[in-house]
Amino acid sequence: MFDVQKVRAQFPILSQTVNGKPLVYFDNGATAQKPQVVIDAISKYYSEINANIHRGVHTLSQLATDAYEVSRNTIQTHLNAKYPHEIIFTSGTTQGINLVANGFAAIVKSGDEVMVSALEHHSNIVPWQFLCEKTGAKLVVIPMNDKGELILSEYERLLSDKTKIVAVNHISNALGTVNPVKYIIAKAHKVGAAVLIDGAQATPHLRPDVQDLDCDFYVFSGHKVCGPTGVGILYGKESWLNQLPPYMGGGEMIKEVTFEKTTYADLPHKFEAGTPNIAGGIVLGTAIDYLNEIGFDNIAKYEQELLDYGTKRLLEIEGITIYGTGENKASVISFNIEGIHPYDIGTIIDKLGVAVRTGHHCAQPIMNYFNIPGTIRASFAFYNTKEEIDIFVEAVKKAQLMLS
Ligand code: C6P
Repeated sequence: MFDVQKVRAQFPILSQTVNGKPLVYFDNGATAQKPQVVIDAISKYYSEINANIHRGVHTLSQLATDAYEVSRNTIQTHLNAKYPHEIIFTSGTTQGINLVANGFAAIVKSGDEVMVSALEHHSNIVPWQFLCEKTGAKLVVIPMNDKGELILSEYERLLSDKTKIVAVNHISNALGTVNPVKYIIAKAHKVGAAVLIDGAQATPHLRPDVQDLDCDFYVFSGHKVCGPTGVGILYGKESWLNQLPPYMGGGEMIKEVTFEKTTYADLPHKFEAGTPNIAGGIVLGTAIDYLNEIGFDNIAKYEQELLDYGTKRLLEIEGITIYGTGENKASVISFNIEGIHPYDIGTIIDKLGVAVRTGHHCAQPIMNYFNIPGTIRASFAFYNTKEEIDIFVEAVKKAQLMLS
């Protein structure tokens, strides 16, 4: 049975006060809080086995290497990837996307098309713009409707044999829309295009099965799944990872170096140049184990309750507009209150202990679509409660009163 109070007790930060008020942390879309097991695992790594990996014959180095590779296996199992070497440690979602976009410069030619969607985070726009600038390819955008859903008929119309890669998020960070990625992938494959899924906002809420989705690449960040910052994952199908050139050169990623020519290491090391975030990589495995113990079915069910309750309570507020009203949504509510700048609401409710994100959420094209400077975004995690939603709604009402 899912017991939210028991879960909350595992997160030391949640019992803090901020500005003299109990913390209500609704900025989980930006980064998730960390359970004690994760905090302890970081400390244990540095206290007991800190050493560089894949290099030393000494015992600590072997212990650290083993722990790092165990974590890779944990993530392979979690994503249902076919092989452990399809799991590449990165510094986060942003690096994962840049790695793939950079590699596609060897594949994409002038006149080809690279497709993203209207719902993307800047991390899944700018690296593809770099690619287009480098190669002369054209960036094509799948449009969305007023509910913040992708218009699939337009997507299918835009696909052609010129499309070389489609890069879309699984869940929108700014609106919470859950995209039909399996469908998107199948359609792209019909025209021979590869697909990268940005799973930064999906992985905290669901367990992706990369073989079932049949995506070519799937990326996410450790810090959003209760793990450490500075670590993330790029899953890539073996055939694609073999085809793409390395992203960074350096130690670890080579087979043999001479001044005339360098040959590259096998996967996954070809993409893991330099000393990685070892503690981060190991502890990401701990975080994934922790979430699986809670259970993604429990997480999904409970977060849906929070989303429904939060939406209902916020709609009590006069002058509110909620952005992102699609059928299939994660526990994210983006909104504005008529006549008030989102930043002002965010600042006042912070004084009342409530942490939300305000602004464009690194998704300016979405803000441009709605013709707004930004929104107030409350993003719930499985450790949040309905009582916290009540505190948050009352805080927003108070701010509205003060500002109007
Ligand atoms: N979104 C948010 O508050 P990094 O920074 O590499 O861990 O993740 C980038 C990223 C990529 N794609 C999506 C869909 C994202 O939501 C994010 C990060 C945070 O919404 C911080 S901007």
